[in-house]
Amino acid sequence: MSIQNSTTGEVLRSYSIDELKEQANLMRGYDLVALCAAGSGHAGGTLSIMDIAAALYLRVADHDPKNPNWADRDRIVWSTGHKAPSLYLGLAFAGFCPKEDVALLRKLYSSYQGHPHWLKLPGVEVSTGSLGQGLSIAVGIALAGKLNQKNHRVFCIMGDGEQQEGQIWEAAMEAGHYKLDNLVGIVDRNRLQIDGWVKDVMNVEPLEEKYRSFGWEVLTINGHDMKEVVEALEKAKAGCGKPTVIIADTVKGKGVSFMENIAGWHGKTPNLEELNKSLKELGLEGQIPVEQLFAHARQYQAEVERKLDAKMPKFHRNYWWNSTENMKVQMKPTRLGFGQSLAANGDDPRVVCFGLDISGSITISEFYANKPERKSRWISMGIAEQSATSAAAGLAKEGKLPVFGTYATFAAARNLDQIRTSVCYGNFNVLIAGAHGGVSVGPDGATHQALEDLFAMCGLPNMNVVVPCDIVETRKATDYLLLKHVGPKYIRFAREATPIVTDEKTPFVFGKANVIRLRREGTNFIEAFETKLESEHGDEGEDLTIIACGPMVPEAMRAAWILKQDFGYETRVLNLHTLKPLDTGAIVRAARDTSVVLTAEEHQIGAVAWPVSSAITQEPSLYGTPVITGAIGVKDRFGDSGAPWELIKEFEVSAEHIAAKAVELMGVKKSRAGELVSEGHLVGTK
Ligand SMILES: Cc1ncc(C[n+]2csc(CCOP(=O)(O)OP(=O)(O)O)c2C)c(N)n1
Repeated sequence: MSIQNSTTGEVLRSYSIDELKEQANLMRGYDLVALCAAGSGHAGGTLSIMDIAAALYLRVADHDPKNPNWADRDRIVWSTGHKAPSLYLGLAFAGFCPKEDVALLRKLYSSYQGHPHWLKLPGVEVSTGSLGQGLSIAVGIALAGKLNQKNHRVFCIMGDGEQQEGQIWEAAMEAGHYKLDNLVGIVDRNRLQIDGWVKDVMNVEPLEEKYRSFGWEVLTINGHDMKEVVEALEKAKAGCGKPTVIIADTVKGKGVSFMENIAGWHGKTPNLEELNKSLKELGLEGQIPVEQLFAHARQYQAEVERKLDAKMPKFHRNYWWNSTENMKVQMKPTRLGFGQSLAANGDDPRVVCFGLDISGSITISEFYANKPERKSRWISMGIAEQSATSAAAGLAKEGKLPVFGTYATFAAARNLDQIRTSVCYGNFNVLIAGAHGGVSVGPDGATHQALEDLFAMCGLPNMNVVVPCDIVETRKATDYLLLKHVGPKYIRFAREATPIVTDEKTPFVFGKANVIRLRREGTNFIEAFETKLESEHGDEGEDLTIIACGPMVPEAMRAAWILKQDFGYETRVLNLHTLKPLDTGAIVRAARDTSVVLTAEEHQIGAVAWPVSSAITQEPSLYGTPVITGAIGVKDRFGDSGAPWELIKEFEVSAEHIAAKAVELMGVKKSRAGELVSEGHLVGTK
């Protein structure tokens, strides 16, 4: 049946096995062009699943491109959301959307998000990206199909590394228990994941026996033999009184010799030279309008940049990072500081690091890099954040110093109950690293952007939370938390290169804020500022305070520079690197001294803003004292794909936005002072 007119039942296009092979090859070519245009994404897994994507979208699944919400359509759930380009190409080749639009992959505002979002593109069934959830959603859709007495099928595409998530097996159990014969699981068994071979990272085999024991029908196929693929899908679709899983043996990077079976190509994209080489190997030279696709992407990007520029508050000159002759800044990813600390401190025999299949990128692998003697204390746990969290509590109970980390959203949200009960309630000495916090992961999109993690971590009794502002402070904070602090602790850092604004001499005292003051414009940004412990700072009669943590500290400093140059305002910047325990004294003194307090956070507004407000409003010595407050942060919305610095603008958390808000608050302060003077009150407000 496949692609059809849902009103008349007319089959719009049917593909032979040979035609499907041709289409799959073409889809591989478009995939590589889109990835090259995006500059980030996942080449390996999109290539391994492409034959199955072509067979499903072009031949096996019943659907209507003109009526994507047709009630009787087959549903296809991509649990493995990072393979989104294959999903988009399946839709495009079936006629749901223009093929050339897939070149808009991972760009800001695009329907072609880094991970699929069903509210952005008709034909996408569900939003995914956090591995291990799709099969449960598919179970829900299959149950609804049964309740509605519908005959459609639900296909769910998963990875083999993804099988390490415990939730997969909860869903497998449910599907077996309810004999969901309208459900078809597909495992792209390419044997690789990010950290290496699945069998080494965390063996999931024998998969066939596991699914069989959960009550599933199991078909094992060669996932690149189109005839076998189509036959298996059609057989599974026919149903047999129980759910069916197709375990497809595939090759990661299939079709491109230098990508095949190489773990490094998991999250990598080809450059132009590699693209041309790949297209040649696929026999696609001249068959894809590469230049046209690039031009389409460039044009779209230019429009994005125009929109972003229109959003930016304007000042007398351009203060953007490194755009002027002076005030130059060096940038490095804060995550590197985490790895440096683990490398330096890892000889302590109590330190045990867990791998959660993202070890190189978050730099936790530095713990064992070139240090074979530490290998026994490096424990790979696979993609299993929940179990790893509780296992870390177990290690801590026995006197070890366990450390684990992954994307902040998977390190602090997916496993929240485990952190709450296993770690915090037991008050165990576990160091959790929330890597790639905030908008840093950029083009990966909303599912990977941790914008809520600090709410959860700060809300847990016994938890301690540090958000360092640059690579140097990240190293110092990790040094302290790892070896000196005892108890549950969460450190959050960024992926992107961010300005270095501290050095070896800058104080870092856990639980104590630093004050940063602009002293002069200089050649180097860092030298233009003086940083001290807040407890050593005397009131300098500053006009306002900006309180920030993490990469918002450099933005707050840049805002202080704008405010001084354009408006003559003196700003006290508070680096509140420790969010828990909170330095209430520093906040209260700032409120009393300046009477204007603006918070800045790369997070949903409230992780910094609400504790700061609470510290001010609950301070008896400030009762009746007017304090003007404002908050910069993400405004109750999910993220979007885009370059990290574009997102800083889009979410309105740049120094320019901070400065504009500060000017607004200063306007209130001045008009209030004017009113009080005209009413005959004596006020000291400037
Ligand atoms: C819950 C969760 N943890 C971690 C990640 C980061 N991540 C993205 S892809 C991936 C590896 C997936 O391996 P596999 O399922 O084998 O996919 P494939 O190798 O086919 O791309 C990981 C760990 C994620 N997206 N979701």
